[in-house]
Amino acid sequence: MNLQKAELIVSAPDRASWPDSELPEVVLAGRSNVGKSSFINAITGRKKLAYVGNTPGKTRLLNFFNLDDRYMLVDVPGYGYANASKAQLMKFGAMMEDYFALRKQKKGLVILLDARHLPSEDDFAMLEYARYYQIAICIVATKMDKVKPSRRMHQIKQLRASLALAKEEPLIPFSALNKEGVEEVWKVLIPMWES
Ligand SMILES: Nc1nc2c(ncn2[C@@H]2O[C@H](COP(=O)(O)OP(=O)(O)OP(=O)(O)O)[C@@H](O)[C@H]2O)c(=O)[nH]1
Ligand SMILES: [Mg+2]
Repeated sequence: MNLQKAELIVSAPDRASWPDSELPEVVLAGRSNVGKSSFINAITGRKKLAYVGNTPGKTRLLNFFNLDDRYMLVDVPGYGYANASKAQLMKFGAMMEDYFALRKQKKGLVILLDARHLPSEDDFAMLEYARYYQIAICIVATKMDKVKPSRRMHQIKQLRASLALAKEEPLIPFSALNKEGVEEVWKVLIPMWES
C-alpha cells in the first residue's frame, strides 16, 4: 500500500482528547515491547512515524494515526510491562473500557503477539474485549525473523490453538525487520476498515 499521508493526529490520555473524526478505526494492542510501533512504521513505510524504543512501556497514551484521510490506526499502550504500578493498570483498564464501550467507529482489533511466546493473560483479556463487543479480530505474530524456519509451522499452530481462533480469524506471521507480512496485513485491514 502506497500511502500519501500517514500522520499522528493526537496522543490521547482520555476520551475528551479522542479526535473528532468519522474515519473508521482499527486498534493495535499487545504486550509492551512486542513491536507495535515497529509494526506501524513497517506497514506505513515510514521510518519514524511511531516511537520505537528499548524502554518497554513508553507508549502511555492512545495514539491516533490518520492514513490518507481514509483510515485511522489507534496504537494502544503496551500492557504487561514489569514495573507498571497498580494505578497505571487501573488507568489502562479504564481507558480501554471507555474506548471499546464508547467509540462508535471502532472496526477491528489487531493483537500483536511475540511469535516465540504463548499469549499472556492480558492478551486473552484483549481478545475477550473484541469478542464481547463483536469487533473483527486479527492476530499478528511479530518478530518472526527470530523463529527458526523449522519451528515456524509449529509456533503458528500453537498460537492459533492457544487462542482458540476460528478459521476465519487470521493470524499473520510478521517481521518489521524483513517486512514479512506487510502485504498480508493490508489485505486483512482494508476490509476491516471498510466493513
Ligand atoms: N527482530 C525483530 N525485532 C523487532 C521487531 N519488531 C520490533 N522489534 C524490536 O523490539 C523492540 C520494541 O519494539 P517497539 O516497536 O518499540 O515495541 P512496542 O510494542 O511499540 O513497545 P511499547 O510501545 O514500549 O509498548 C525494539 O527494540 C524493536 O527494534 C521484529 O519484527 N523483529
Ligand atoms: Mg510503542
